Amino acid sequence: MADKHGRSCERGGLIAAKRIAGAAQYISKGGFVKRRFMLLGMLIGFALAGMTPARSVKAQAAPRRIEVTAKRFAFDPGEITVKKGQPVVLVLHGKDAAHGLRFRELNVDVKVSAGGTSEVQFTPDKTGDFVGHCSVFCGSGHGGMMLTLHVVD
Ligand SMILES: [Cu+2]
Repeated sequence: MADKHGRSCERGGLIAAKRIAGAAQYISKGGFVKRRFMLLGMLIGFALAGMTPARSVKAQAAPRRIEVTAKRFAFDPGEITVKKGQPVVLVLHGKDAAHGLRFRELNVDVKVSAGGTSEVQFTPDKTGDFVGHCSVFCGSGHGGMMLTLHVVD
């Protein structure tokens, strides 16, 4: 663990050094001002380098893949629960005909051909229950084809 920490600090230092080099280049015209800016750059660089690791781990949350099959006249599964703020990749398989899936409130619409697969990525930014409907006319039961998406905290 100590070794891992040591390496990440080393990397942080490198990033800081690059930032300082960049700052020095940028203000290479003024001599007196240059030194002050370099000090400032060093402080900012080290502060940022110290903050970066914890943040990048959070931001890299992998999207959750959810497979959904569409066939006349239902989605399988018919209900999905996801977390607010977590990226979702919806993978839609069209079984017997062209279908679609639209969540109007979430600005999501994905269409799929018969036998095809389509993907759409989105991040739900509000909690609640959202009803998605088939967005490609597929026959007599088309209007009743829906999938409920629960978005929880
Ligand atoms: Cu349809």
